[in-house]
Amino acid sequence: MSTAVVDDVVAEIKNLKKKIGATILAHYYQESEIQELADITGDSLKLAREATKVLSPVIVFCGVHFMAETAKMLNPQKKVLLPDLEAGCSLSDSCPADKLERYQEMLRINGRKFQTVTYINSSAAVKALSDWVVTSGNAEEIIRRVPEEYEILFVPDQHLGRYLSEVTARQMILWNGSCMVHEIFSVHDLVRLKQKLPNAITIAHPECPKNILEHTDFIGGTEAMIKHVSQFKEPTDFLVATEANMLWQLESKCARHRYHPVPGITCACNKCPHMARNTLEKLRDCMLTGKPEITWQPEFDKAREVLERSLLNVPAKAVSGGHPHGD
Ligand code: CIZ
Repeated sequence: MSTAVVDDVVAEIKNLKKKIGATILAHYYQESEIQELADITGDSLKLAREATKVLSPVIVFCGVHFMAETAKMLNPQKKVLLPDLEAGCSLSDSCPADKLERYQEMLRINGRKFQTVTYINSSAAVKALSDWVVTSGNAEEIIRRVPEEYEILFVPDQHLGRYLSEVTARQMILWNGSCMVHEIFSVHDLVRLKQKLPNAITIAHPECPKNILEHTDFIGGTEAMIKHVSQFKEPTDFLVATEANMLWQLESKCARHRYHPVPGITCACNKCPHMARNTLEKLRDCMLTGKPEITWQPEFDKAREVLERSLLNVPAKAVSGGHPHGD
């Protein structure tokens, strides 16, 4: 799109926002042009919490499907729009609810006493089968709340689960899923980049495999990355192993530093193709037509309870292990 066309679409979006009473939430992995016009940007934890404070009748969620679904579950009375309904997630796809249910059943038959801790990158149906939902921002805190007598079944991200198991010293049964973006960073290229910039600090998302994390100075989710780089007062070089659009967010929050994306094995950019489905035109169109909308599904009732106690600290009735844990 030419600059003039972009300006027109942006103007249309701003008008429509007022006309329909919408608040735009955008994830840090969205293109910068979308993040720039969002009312709120954040990681999935911040966006889920901020969504509960929105006063307008419509939430337009620029992110992927599970994030918009989460916003709907926490705000049943609001209309939640997602510019492209096909914006999915490889992690979510790796853990179908029926497969998880069968696996949980098999563990129970074998006498295993466990709680299911589910990464937010999952469907509502999977959340409904879980005791807890975690994000990269609250996972350690939640895992420490799982009573010691329970094993932890962590789904769907094996890399995040392995990392959390290490930092919390909790044994975990890990699901075999992984994020298509974080899995393809090239160790070879990272090491080469480190040789080229020997004073650079490497920051990586815990969804990255162990071979990348072993070469990393700081491991954390996107909010933690922002906090970390802001502590460096002098201009510093950072090698960043997460979705490439995060660099724009880091540059806008902490412009004094230089950020270098860690290349992937197959491409240099590491952009999430699902996030990229949301475009300025689709953002405009969803506000024009009121579609695609996230509509209430039967599994949302149970998933909502799990989300509320995990992300909003709403006291729980009970979890599958039979233990109340509304502390
Ligand atoms: O939790 C999120 O929003 C994701 C997917 C990554 C991160 O660490 O922010």
